[in-house]
Formats: sequence, structure tokens, C-alpha cells
Amino acid sequence: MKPKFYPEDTIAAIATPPGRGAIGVIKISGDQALSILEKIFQPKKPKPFLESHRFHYGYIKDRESNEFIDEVLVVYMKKPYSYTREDVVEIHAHSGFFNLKRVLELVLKEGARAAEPGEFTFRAFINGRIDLAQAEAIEEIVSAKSEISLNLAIKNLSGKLSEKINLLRENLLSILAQVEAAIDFPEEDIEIMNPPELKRLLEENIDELNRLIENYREGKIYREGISLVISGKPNVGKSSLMNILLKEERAIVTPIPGTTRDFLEEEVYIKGLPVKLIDTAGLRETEDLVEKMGVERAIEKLKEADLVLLLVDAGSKPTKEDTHIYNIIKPYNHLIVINKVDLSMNFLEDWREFLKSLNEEFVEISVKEHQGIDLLTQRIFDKITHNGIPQVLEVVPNLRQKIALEKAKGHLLLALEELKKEEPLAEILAMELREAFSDLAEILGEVSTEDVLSDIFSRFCIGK
Ligand SMILES: Nc1nc2c(ncn2[C@@H]2O[C@H](COP(=O)(O)OP(=O)(O)OP(=O)(O)O)[C@@H](O)[C@H]2O)c(=O)[nH]1
Ligand SMILES: [Mg+2]
Repeated sequence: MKPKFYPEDTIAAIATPPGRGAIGVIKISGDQALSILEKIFQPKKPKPFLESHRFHYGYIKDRESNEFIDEVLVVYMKKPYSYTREDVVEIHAHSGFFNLKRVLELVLKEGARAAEPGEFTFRAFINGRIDLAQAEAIEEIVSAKSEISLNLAIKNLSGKLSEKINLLRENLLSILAQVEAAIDFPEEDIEIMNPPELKRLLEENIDELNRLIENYREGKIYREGISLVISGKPNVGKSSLMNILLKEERAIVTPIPGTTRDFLEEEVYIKGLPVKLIDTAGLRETEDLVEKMGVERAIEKLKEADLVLLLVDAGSKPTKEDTHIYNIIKPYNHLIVINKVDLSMNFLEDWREFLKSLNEEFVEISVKEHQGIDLLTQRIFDKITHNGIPQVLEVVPNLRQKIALEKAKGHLLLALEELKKEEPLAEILAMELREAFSDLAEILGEVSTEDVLSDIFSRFCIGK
């Protein structure tokens, strides 16, 4: 949507997703919300007025045709105690796209305008009920891909990130106050500024910014998930592993090497992490045109992997070919998995030695006997989250916020540079501090451009 605010418009939309369901909600916000409702709603028990924040039972009727439209519950939320801080009405109707569309059309006929995506939340932001970081948190709640990312978004909605940013801004303001005092008294500027003390304060705040930026990296894993590529020679059990991780027979498994030709992608959760699992064609030199293309694609897929599982077969000795494949995988974040340890004729010792000589850690499993799979998922989790402990992340910025944090950090680093000079200039320090301050303000939406707002709110669905 264009992030323009048309406060005179009363807006309306279907707020529930399309498809079969028990109820569907139509939301109206703006000055005319109540009067529109009064035109189309007939309470079962007529009342002199519709009490705010109470459900009322009755019927939606078209006053022109006197047509009965639906049996509903309605709630009116008098401003400012509503989502948008405007008068808001919700009509809880029977679900079903055509029914909801009919009620919405009636609402529009009586004077509302169809809302743009995110326009309700945009109003909540413009009317000062939430800041920009909280508006983004609402979108993140709606689109959360894992419970952990949902929890993070809820924390941000409750204002955790905003609090942190405000604290940082207060810190910067008090540093700025010192520097500005020095500008006012140029004779004693160095004493007033107390460079070692300023340096300490700046470093403290840079550390804090670094922590937040680092949290972004961790949070991203939960927010967007990771992609896990299963790679290795033909017939080592890649598709079998894919199936066992998915807990369904998704990929075709046969004893014939070269079974999987194209890659297969499926979503699964590993310890709460959203994971895109990718099974690929076995890597080998081949004359078969289709298989050759599959192998090329398998190698191509490595590039998008957050983690590559290199699967090897305990049933055969490590060979030159294995070294060759290992060298292909090596540059990527990888974990080596020895499969088929159940085979009585196995070369497990050779593999252990081979991998130890390469200084590689590995996990031993048998897909067939369901052995070592829990350990494997744990190791996958550890590899992805680095420290392996499911961190209790308090405050996690999103990409836009992280970029603003990095910009702020950049200015503080420049201020630090200036401080290290023999005669640091208070004017330069003040300028960098102000820049950093305004980068932080951007996070909360106090100085956002139309483009930024447009980008954020266009990600919302209609009705939110
Ligand atoms: N003994 C034993 N056999 C296994 C194990 N895992 C897989 N297999 C067998 O190994 C054969 C190949 O398995 P797949 O999963 O198709 O192997 P793949 O790596 O996907 O093979 P391609 O798609 O040809 O590259 C099948 O006969 C599986 O039943 C295991 O842990 N132990
Ligand atoms: Mg396969």
C-alpha cells in the first residue's frame, strides 16, 4: 500500500483467511464504523445504543432490499481503546467466502472503503499505539514459521526491542550532552569531554549493538529456517535418510545406484527449527544424460545449503572417489554421516581412520535399524546454532532493524576513531553521535521514509 494516511476514510476488510471455517470476521475502522454498523445490524434485543466492548447478537440486513444476509455477533470498540485507536467494529459472521463477501459489500455500500494490505496496522502505528518495530512484530507473529520465532515476535510486540533501543538512545543522549558541553566551552573541551571515560561509554554501547546484531543471526535461523542438503555417492542411503527425517516414505528408495535423479525438497522441523530438507542425486561420473543433469543440480544445490550432510556407506571402503566427493563438499558447512553401520560386513574402522585423518567429526547411523538418528538431529542442531544450546534470545531484530543497528554502530566506531586522536574534535563526535541516534530512531519509525513504510506494510495481508 501507499503509506498515506487518509484519516477521513472508514476502512473495511475481511480479516479471516479464505477457505472453510466456522466463523469469519469483517473489520471496520474509522469515524463511520458505528454508523455503518447501525445501518446494517438489527440486534435480536433492540437496545438504545450499542455498548462498547460487548458482543451483541443479531442479524445483518440490507435496508434497501430488506434482504436478510446473515446471523452474526458484532462488537464495537470505541476509540481510543481499539487496534487502530479509531472506532472499530467487528462483525463475526458465518464463514465462507461468498457470505463474507456479501457482508463486506454491504459495509462498502454504506460508506466504507476497502482496506489496503496492512492498513489497519498502519493506522495503529500512525495513531501512536505501536511503534514501527512493534508493527513489524505483528507481521512476524502472523507469519511465524516456528514456535521459537513466534515467541521472539511476541517479545518484540510487547516492546522488548523498543525498550532496548530507547535505552541505547538515552545512553547516546547523555554522551552527546557531555560532548556538547565541550563545544560550548572550547577552552576546556578536553577536560570536559574526558576522552578515556567517553571511550569507555562508547565501547559499552558498541558492545550492546554487537550483541543485538549477533542475535539477528541466531534469530534468522528460527525465523526463516535453514536448508539442509543430503549429499553423497549413489546408493549410500540419502533418500532413506530423507524419509526417516520426514517420517514418511517421500523419496523412492531402491538398491539400484542412481535412483534419485532430480532433487526433492520437503519442509520438516528439527528440534523446533524449520528445515528445508533437500535430497539429491548421488554424485558420480555418469554417461546417462538425465543422471548427469541430476548430478549437476545436486552440486548446484550445495550453494544454497546452510548445512550439507555428506553421507557415506559403511558397507564399502573409502576410495579415491570418496576423497574427490569430500573435496567438493569441504568448502561448505558440512557434517559427515556414516550410514549402514548395521551391516555385518562393514568397513567402519577404515572409515573412522579415514575421517580422523581428515580431521573431520562424524556421526554413525543406521537408517535401516533406526540407530543414531536422534544423535544426528542433535548434531545438526548444534552445527546450525553454533553453540548448540537453544539460546534464550531476548531481543531479536529483523533485517531492516539489523541494518539500522549496523549503521548506528558504524557511526559510533567513527566517533571512537576521533576520540583516539590527540585532539579530538567535539563537533565531529557530536555529529557521529547524532547520526547514530537517528539510525536508532529509524528502527522505531520516528524518522522513516515513505519507501520504508511502504515496504513494511505491503508485507501484511489485507485485513491486518
Ligand atoms: N543395511 C542397510 N541398508 C540401507 C540403509 N539405509 C539405506 N539402505 C539401503 O540402501 C539402498 C539405497 O538406499 P537409497 O536411500 O535409495 O540411497 P540413495 O543414496 O538415495 O541412492 P541414489 O538415489 O541412487 O543416489 C536401499 O536398498 C536401502 O534400503 C541402512 O542403514 N542399512
Ligand atoms: Mg536417492
